[in-house]
Amino acid sequence: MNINNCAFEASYGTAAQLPPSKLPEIIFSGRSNVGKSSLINKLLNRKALAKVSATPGKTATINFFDVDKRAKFVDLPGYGYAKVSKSEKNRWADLVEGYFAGDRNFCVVVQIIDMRHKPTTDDLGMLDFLLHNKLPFIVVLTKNDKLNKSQQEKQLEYFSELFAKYNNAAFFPFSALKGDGRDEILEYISKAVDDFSNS
Ligand SMILES: Nc1nc2c(ncn2[C@@H]2O[C@H](COP(=O)(O)OP(=O)(O)OP(=O)(O)O)[C@@H](O)[C@H]2O)c(=O)[nH]1
Ligand SMILES: [Mg+2]
Repeated sequence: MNINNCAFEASYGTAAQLPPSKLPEIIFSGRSNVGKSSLINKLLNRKALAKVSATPGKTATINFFDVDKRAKFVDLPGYGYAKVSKSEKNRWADLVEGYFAGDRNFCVVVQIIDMRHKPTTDDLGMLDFLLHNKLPFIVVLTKNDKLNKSQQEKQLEYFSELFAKYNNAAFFPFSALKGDGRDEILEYISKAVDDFSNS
């Protein structure tokens, strides 16, 4: 898969608008502002393919990116941003639940968690949802550049104990700033796309 051959495809604000699923989908999920769009840009070697913002709640739609006509990257809207209205939260839930309820090629969900902090209640709810629905997933622990070496080690120990309870989910420390973890995550995704396409 040539990740340099990628393009933004479309944004969808309601589940009913979503196009039929024809290729394996790599889904980026996490709370608002955790770094979903930054991860997509770093993986695809692009500065601003996915919109990044310091203001939480920037991505309020499901955004599709084509990768080499082999796979789709799907940027989900972030959850858990306190300042959005009730109706906006309901729209989020309808959109994301509608996406996962569809008959789609769920290849890998990349669940993103801020490496500096314990997972939020919403993060744990999402992990439970993924396990319960038997969706294949990995975890990316982002913003690792904001921790020093000993803090990183402490958090890695904490997360490895935690994910032992979640089917020993594979997890990858990552920095959008420095690129740590990028190659390992890409390798995992490429292999998952190959396996999915061959199955
Ligand atoms: N230091 C550092 N900052 C990061 C990293 N990843 C993201 N950020 C910053 O975090 C902020 C949010 O990043 P986004 O990629 O827009 O986050 P998002 O999850 O897509 O946010 P929403 O679309 O609002 O849900 C931006 O200011 C990024 O520059 C990282 O690995 N390290
Ligand atoms: Mg975003």
